[in-house]
Amino acid sequence: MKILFLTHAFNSLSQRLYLELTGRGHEVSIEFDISDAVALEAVAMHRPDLIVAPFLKRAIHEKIWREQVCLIVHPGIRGDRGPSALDWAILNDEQEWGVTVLQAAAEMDAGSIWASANFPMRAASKSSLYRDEVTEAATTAVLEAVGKFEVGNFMPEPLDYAQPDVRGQWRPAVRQEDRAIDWLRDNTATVLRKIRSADGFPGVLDEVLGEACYLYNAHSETGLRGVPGEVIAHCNGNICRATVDGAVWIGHLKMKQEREPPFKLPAAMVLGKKLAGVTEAEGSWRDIRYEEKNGVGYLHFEFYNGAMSTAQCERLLQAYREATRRDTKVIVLAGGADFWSNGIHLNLIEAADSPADESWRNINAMNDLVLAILATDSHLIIAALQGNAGAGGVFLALAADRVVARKGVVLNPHYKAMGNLYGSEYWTYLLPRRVGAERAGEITGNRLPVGATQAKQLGLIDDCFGSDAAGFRCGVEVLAESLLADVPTLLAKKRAERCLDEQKKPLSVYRAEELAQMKRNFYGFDPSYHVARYNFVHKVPHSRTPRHLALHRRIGGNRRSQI
Ligand code: THG
Repeated sequence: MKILFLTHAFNSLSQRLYLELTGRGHEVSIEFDISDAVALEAVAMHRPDLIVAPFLKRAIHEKIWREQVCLIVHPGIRGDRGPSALDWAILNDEQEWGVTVLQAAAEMDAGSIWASANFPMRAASKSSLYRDEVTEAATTAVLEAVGKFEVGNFMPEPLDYAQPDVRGQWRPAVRQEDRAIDWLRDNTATVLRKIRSADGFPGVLDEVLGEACYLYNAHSETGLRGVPGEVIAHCNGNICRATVDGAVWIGHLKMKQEREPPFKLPAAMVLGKKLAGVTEAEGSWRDIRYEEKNGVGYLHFEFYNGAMSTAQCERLLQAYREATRRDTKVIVLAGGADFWSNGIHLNLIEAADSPADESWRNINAMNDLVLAILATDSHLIIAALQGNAGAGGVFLALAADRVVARKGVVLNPHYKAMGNLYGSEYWTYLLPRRVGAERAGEITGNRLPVGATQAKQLGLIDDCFGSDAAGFRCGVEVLAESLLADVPTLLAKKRAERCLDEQKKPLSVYRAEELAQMKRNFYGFDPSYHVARYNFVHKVPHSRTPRHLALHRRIGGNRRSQI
């Protein structure tokens, strides 16, 4: 079928649905919801059999939904309506939530229901739930709805609150008052729910050390205590605030004032000198965490949005070196629960006095990390991708000896979308080594997401398994422990291959060649990378849909090379 995605952006959920549908042979073209005129034009050009809205904030024009079926992916249970579905589910401490696929009609979210899928709620942020449970449920429900549409005679169920399985209701947009924190009354669980309900966007408006700012990225702290509301510690950019019954770490802040910088940054950096009197102390929550089980080392790195700053790369490298000095034979690089890695930290680069210099430092810190993994001959290294990876983050994974991913993971193994960035992280060695030169060119050139299943077929990764987080972690443990017996043989093979590759072309040459290109991106006459980074960090709305996504707008037809 010809399907048109009408969407606010090509976000992680849209990418996943795109992969699932194209993987089933559908021809999916994408248009960003820029204006009614643009949407109407896209429908006229693509002439789709079906329109799907994976992530839409505005009403679909009547002319569109009157003439064709438009399926809206709503992140709420049957009967739930409104723009803040997941926010309310977290604030109200719902025990079960879901995704409903409904048909667009005049009244927002009140159209007939095509499919729905529910899941048990987890104590996590809105973005984390969205990337995991919501994405899985949406995939199930959309595939079911598209299947029903294809068969042809399905009658969707009109919204009827008298039905016992229609348990939702209309809820307005959440206001800041609805999630304002009362530090003298709210316990840790309540503070966490409020911040998590707003994570990603818009954040909880609060005051920290006299500064009005939005809070993001909260974790509970079990060891430190203090006067409720006060900042009692800071560590690695995070700040710790006491609650009435414990404390919470807050990782990121965004200033409310229009003055600089109006985007999310590590909390300690935003507060700067104001933190002078606050003690530096480690607590029970850490972004980098190491554990051992049955002779296997597990290194976790939970970096917000998967962005890795220069300092984080350096701390991770240090933690990695310590792990390689342990009496283990296999190390699992586990990344974070939501993201494996997305490479360099664009927000911090944007905030730096010299973004070019900070880009340079950050990419070199990433490269040092990749090099350390590639050079390890004491341990077998497994990259275990629980969450998505993009750009340099993908190639960081490819430095490992085995690369495995959860089935639902989406990879973006390319840099070009960021202002035609050339990229480094030894990708010119790592990518052709896995998929060959021709495919490497296709993958980096066409700038499309690659699903875990497709990545395995391409040889980009070794395996994918686990339909949920727990299943994947279990599979990783089994894999890691099963390799223990073969480590001497595998390491001998690894040393021999590395030695041969080094003779053919030293890693230092790959690095120098990549960095020569990157120098042009950072310091050259073409400012494309700096412009693209500015637009990304400042969330400048899209003004057009990139041509590699809007197939219906491509001159010379609708086809793309199928990798
Ligand atoms: N029918 C049509 N178009 C749609 C939907 C539909 N477009 C997508 C939409 N469903 C997704 N759901 C909603 C529901 C309510 C609101 C927005 C999207 C909403 N918006 C407020 C407004 O537009 O004034 C603003 C809310 C805010 O502050 O964010 O209420 O079923 N045809």
